[in-house]
Amino acid sequence: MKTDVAIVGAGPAGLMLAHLLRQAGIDVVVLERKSSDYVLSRIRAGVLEQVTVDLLDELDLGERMHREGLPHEGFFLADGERLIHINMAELTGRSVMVYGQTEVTRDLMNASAARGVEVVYEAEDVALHDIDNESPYVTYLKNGTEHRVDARFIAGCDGFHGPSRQAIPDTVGRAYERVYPFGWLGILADVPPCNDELIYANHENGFALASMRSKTRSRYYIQVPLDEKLSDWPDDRLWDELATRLGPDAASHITRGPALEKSIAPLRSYVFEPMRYGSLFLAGDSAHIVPPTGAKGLNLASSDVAYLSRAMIEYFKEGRSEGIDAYSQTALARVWKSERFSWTLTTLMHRFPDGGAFGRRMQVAELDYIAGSRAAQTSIAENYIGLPL
Ligand code: RFL
Ligand code: PHB
Repeated sequence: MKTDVAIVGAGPAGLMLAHLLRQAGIDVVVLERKSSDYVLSRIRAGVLEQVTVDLLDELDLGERMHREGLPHEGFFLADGERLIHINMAELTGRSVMVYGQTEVTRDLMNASAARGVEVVYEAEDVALHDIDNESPYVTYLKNGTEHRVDARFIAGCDGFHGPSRQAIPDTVGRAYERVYPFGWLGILADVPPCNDELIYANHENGFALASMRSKTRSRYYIQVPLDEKLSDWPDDRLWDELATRLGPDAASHITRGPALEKSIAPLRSYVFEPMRYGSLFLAGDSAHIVPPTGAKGLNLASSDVAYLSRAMIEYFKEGRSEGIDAYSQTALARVWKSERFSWTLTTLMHRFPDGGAFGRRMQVAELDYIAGSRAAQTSIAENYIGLPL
């Protein structure tokens, strides 16, 4: 089979890129290792920046998001004693959209067939070949038969563990990484949220987050040690701990309910440079990971594919390669700023095993400063709503 762009991975990065290229008349084939049901069963991001909202609108796929999503004009930082309101609308004139990554993926998936976006699910053993020249190809197994897709470009949208980044020779790239000594234990439940806006709490026992997917579906997280097991956290223990960490005011509004999903995710900061090697372009989690504290992962995937789709459209439609040549540098400039913000917020809001009493006092002092400084709140707000493309 021959196509213009072979895309590895049908998460949000791969599907958004596929739709953007198809909309411009460029042929794509998307290869995904898992089934569509499996992809939709992964519960991940919940907060969309304007860049993601704009992309869905540009694709004319934003109708359900605008109908069912919840625009949020602010959020809270809790320091154990009080709630500090970050009023994004007042400080920046902008807001974010609470709409699950699962729903974004579902909207893209449902529109694929009608728009000529071919997605091969359950494609096994995907391998990239000849990426250092202009005729790369991808091979995969489907139902035991080997297939080959020849393309002009390959887009590696296969997440942190996928084969694309690993196809780049060690001598060419460099990885920057910080692994945090804790993870987030998340619970999804069909109960009303405890608050209209998100609450990020730094409590003596550790971080907690109160989030939501809708007015009837809540998403909560707590910081746990890396060796913690899900079996250590029956629902009742988790609800008790959330009530403690989020503080008495939020606790009095928590509605408990059975977990629809419960999982532990490790926290990591990671950037791989460059995001291009020959005919291979990385986008989304395949090139970088942020800890979820700043709600940036999905939105970085969006900015990557916004840059990459423009550059590839210029290449195929106008024969210009300045955009693809600048892609890695352009995307990385935004990536590093989001890495910085996610790392800062993670450092401010979590308990670190080696932080000690001094570390705790530094966090309390910084939260106290933020509470009293419009400049500090504006800086947090403008990063949270998303830096311009
Ligand atoms: P994905 O979503 O991981 O998709 C990659 C796809 O590639 C497939 N794949 C392969 N396909 C073919 N062959 C192979 N060998 C393959 N190996 C892998 C995978 O099956 C998958 O379908 O990466 P993508 O598209 O780059 O999207 C990135 C986002 O998913 C991620 O950054 C966010 O979910 C991060 N994130 C959040 N981001 C936000 O912007 N706001 C949030 O509020 C937010 N909350 C979160 C998060 C991530 C979390 N976890 C679990 C990591 C909360 C959590 C708990
Ligand atoms: C979520 O709702 O899953 C969520 C929200 C905000 C974050 C991270 C995750 O910072």
